[in-house]
Amino acid sequence: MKLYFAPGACSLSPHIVMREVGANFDLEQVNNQEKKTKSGADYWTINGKGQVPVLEFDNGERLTEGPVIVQWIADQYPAAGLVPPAGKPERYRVQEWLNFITSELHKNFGPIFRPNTPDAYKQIARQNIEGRFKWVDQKLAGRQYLMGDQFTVPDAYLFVMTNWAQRVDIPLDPYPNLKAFRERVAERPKVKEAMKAEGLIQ
Ligand SMILES: N[C@@H](CCC(=O)N[C@@H](CS)C(=O)NCC(=O)O)C(=O)O
Repeated sequence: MKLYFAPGACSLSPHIVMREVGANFDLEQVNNQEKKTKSGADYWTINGKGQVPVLEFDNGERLTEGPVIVQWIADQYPAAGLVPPAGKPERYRVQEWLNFITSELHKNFGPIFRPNTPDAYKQIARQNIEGRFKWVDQKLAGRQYLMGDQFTVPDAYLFVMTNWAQRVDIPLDPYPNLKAFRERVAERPKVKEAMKAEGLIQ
C-alpha cells in the first residue's frame, strides 16, 4: 500500500492510523501547489480531484476521502481497536464524528489557508471553527478521546484540526479539554513517528 500525503495536511490522519495499526506501507509526498509527486508524477493522474490523501493498493486501485480511508485501514486490523465493528452502535458514533470533523471543521479551514479568500469570509470561517471547538470541548469533558478511553480514527483527524488551529492562530486556551486532548494525542509514540516522517517535528 502507498499513501500519498502532503506534510501536515489532512493526510496526516490516515498516516497516523497506518502507524497506529502497525500497517506496512510506503509514503509518497505530493506537492499540492504544483500537483506533482516527489518522484515526478503528475498528481492529477493519481487523483482527478487533485487532493491528498490517496491510498493506493498493490493492485493499483486507489481509495480517496480521508474519513473512508481511515475506516478501511482500521477495519483491516480489528485487534487494534481503532474502529468498532460495522453494525455496532458505536461504529455510527465514530462515523458521526468523522462526518462532523470533515464537514464542520476541515472545510472551514480551507478558506482561511487560501490567500485569495476575502478577509470578511475568513472571519466567518474562523468563527465557525471556534463555535465547533466549543462544542467539541464540551463533549471531551471527562474523556481522554472522542469515544472515551479508547483512541479511535476520528481522534487522529481531530488532532490534525488542532494542529491547523495553531497554524492560523486560533488559540486552544478557551477549550481546555480540547487542548488537553491535543497534548495527549501528540504524546502518542505513533503520532510522533508520523509527525517526524512528515518533517513536522524533529
Ligand atoms: N474530501 C477530501 C478533502 C481532502 C482535502 O481537502 N485535501 C487537501 C489537503 S488537507 C488538498 O489536497 N487540497 C489541495 C487542493 O484542493 O488543491 C477528503 O476528506 O479526503
